[in-house]
Amino acid sequence: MRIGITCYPTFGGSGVVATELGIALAKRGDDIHFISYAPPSRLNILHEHIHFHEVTVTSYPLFDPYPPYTLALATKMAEVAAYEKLDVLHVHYAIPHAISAYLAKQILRSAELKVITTLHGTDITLVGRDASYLPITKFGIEVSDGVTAVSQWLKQETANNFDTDKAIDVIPNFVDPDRFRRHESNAFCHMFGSKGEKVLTHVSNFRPVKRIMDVIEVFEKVTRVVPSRLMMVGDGPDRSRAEAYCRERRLRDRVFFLGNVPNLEEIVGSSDLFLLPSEAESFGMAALEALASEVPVIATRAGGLPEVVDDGETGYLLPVGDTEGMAARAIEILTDDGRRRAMGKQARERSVDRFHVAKVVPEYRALYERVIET
Ligand code: GMT
Repeated sequence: MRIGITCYPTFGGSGVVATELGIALAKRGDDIHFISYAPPSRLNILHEHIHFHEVTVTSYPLFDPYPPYTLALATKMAEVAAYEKLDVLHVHYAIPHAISAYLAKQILRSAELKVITTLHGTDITLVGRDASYLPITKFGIEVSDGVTAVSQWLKQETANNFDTDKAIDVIPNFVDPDRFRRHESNAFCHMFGSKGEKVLTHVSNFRPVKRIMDVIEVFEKVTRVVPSRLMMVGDGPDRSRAEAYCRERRLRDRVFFLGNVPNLEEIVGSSDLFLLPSEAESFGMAALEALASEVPVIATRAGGLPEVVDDGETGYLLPVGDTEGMAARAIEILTDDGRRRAMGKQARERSVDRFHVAKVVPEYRALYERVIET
């Protein structure tokens, strides 16, 4: 099959899912054409079935300050679809990708080219609900030939927020258990403190929805009781504020801001506990990667997280903002190594059983086939 994939190429979860999906499909023999303004950040392999097509947005004084990326993307999609004879254009994150794909289809006047839109989270819960984007997001969803959501919760939110009865397949995020597994030591060992210190980790794009100040607050409460360090992985708008706070509170030798690291699996896999206190989370890819690495997760009972973390069994789910409760649960886990390990083992077993890449990717492939046949 010849598949075009469009996503945001930065470190966001939707780009990660799109890239891993493309790589997995290419390994199965499909021809994959990534179409975006930059190569996806997780696209770190050379493969005969993987191609990248860059969207360039020509500048012109009249376009200042808003060059029309959506149109340049549509044009590139149409060009690649025509010349590479694409069967499917699979876009990740509805805005504006679903609209560009629809336009590409119109440019080609092709009923054969099928458009699949995968909804990831804030395209539905935040941006898509904004009055300036709601009608066009709803339109993009409704004109897609197939729509998927990464959790049952997101499917329901889409139906409610957009008042649509469009059929939506739930295909969850997935994980490669050979990559995300327990790592006993890694290149960052010297930052992980002396023997006996526990390591807590948070991974995100440091946006307000991730509530990273809650991560620091929980850690402050934990480290008073349990000798520990905190690894903050990722980057984004709230990082400076959190770093400044840690400097003020003299936490600099306990809290490490690592940025976007290439060896994410080593950091996550050598942690003792993972924190994800998000305001909203349609799935929680970072939580899944931690669970697969045998690391219990403390998260919020928000959005799709209860579909990923089993409360009391593979971690704990607490109300948004309940840093007191999160710290108490963290201390409970970190002061009982037997329980922590048992939770970690259970976390890996369950997450791999439900979300193994080899189980989930064929669900996308089956959807492509179904849509092509209609
Ligand atoms: O919605 C976002 O914040 C962006 C999006 C992304 O591109 O990073 O994240 C969403 O997609 C991920 C992959 O499907 C999910 O695991 C995240 O839960 C989801 N984020 C939110 O819902 C906040």
